[in-house]
Amino acid sequence: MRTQVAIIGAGPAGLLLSHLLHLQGIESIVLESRSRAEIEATIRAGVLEQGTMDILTEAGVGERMRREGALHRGIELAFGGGRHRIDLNELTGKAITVYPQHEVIKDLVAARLAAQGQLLFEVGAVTLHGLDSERPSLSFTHGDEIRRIEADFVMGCDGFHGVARPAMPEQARRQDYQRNYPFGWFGILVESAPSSEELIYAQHERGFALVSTRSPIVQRLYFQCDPSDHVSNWSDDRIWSELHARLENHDGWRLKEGRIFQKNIISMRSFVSTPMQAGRLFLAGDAAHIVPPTGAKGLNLAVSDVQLLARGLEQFYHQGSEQRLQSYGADALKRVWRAEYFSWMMTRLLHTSADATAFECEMQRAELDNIVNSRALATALAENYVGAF
Ligand code: RFL
Ligand code: PHB
Repeated sequence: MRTQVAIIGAGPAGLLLSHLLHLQGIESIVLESRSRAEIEATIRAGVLEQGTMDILTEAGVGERMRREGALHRGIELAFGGGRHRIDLNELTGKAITVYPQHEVIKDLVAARLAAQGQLLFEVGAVTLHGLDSERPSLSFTHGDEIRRIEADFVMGCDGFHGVARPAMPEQARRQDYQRNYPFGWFGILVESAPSSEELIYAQHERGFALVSTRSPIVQRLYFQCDPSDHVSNWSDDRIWSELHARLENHDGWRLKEGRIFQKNIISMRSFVSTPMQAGRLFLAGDAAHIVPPTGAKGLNLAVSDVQLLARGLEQFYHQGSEQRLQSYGADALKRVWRAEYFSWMMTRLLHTSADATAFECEMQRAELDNIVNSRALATALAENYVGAF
């Protein structure tokens, strides 16, 4: 097989890149190790920045998102028994949309298939070859066959555990920056009406909690836990009493309970791998960087990476210039490091560390107090959250 751009991974990064290239008349093939049913059912992110919504809308895949997604003009910070609204819209002129990542995936898969895009599911043993040449290639298994794709470029959009980053040629002198956090998030999906019109990020001595939503009848809740804990240790009753304890407040607001139909634990890390390109290999999304979910940035970063890549490839194929492709890594990393900072800052601000001293706990509370009482600090948080710059 031969194509212009070979893409590994049908997550948001790989699928959107393939779609953006198609709109520019550039051919691609996407290789995905999981099945279509699996990628369309994996529960992950929920928050889309306005810039992400704009890109999806301009690319013609935002129609269902605009119809079914919920526009949120603010978020709440809860601590010390009170709730404090950060008015994102008033402070930045922007808002966010809560629309589940797997729905974005469904919309993108449908768009690729409708355009006869080549999307191969359940491939195995993807191996990269000739990355230093102008004819890189990929070999892989598909069913009983061993196949090979020759391309002009290989795009590693295969997430944190993919094969593209480790295949980065040695002379690129890859450097990884990493921080693992001593906490995880216990996530549940619940059948109930929303408890709150806006997301609630709660800091509590028992640990962080987050009230999010998926739809008018399904809610997404998280609470900080030990990353090595097991879902089986948490009965529904224990989950509800923990959430009530962390979200309790003085104004009588109460979390709505409902049937819990999914439980999972995720670990949290900050990670950046540089460079994001070497020869004809480019990395985008979680393949190159991970943020803890507290800042709701991961999916949005994946989208902004592939927008830069699509522009670079468009310039390469239509104007014969490699300028944008060559500055891709440096351009993407500027935004990546800012999002890393914000996600790290939000994580530190809202989580409870077992080894924090009494003094450090007071500093954390004072920092929250400063944010909700200072328009300047609240604006800085809001700008980062909506992705205003
Ligand atoms: P993905 O989504 O991991 O997709 C990579 C795809 O590559 C496939 N793959 C391979 N295919 C072929 N050969 C191989 N060798 C392969 N290895 C892997 C995988 O099967 C997969 O389909 O990466 P991508 O596209 O870069 O997208 C990144 C986002 O998925 C991620 O950043 C977000 O989900 C992070 N995130 C959030 N981001 C937000 O912007 N807002 C949020 O509110 C938000 N909440 C979250 C999150 C992530 C979470 N988890 C589970 C880590 C909440 C959670 C709980
Ligand atoms: C989600 O709804 O899954 C979600 C929302 C906000 C976050 C992280 C995850 O910061």
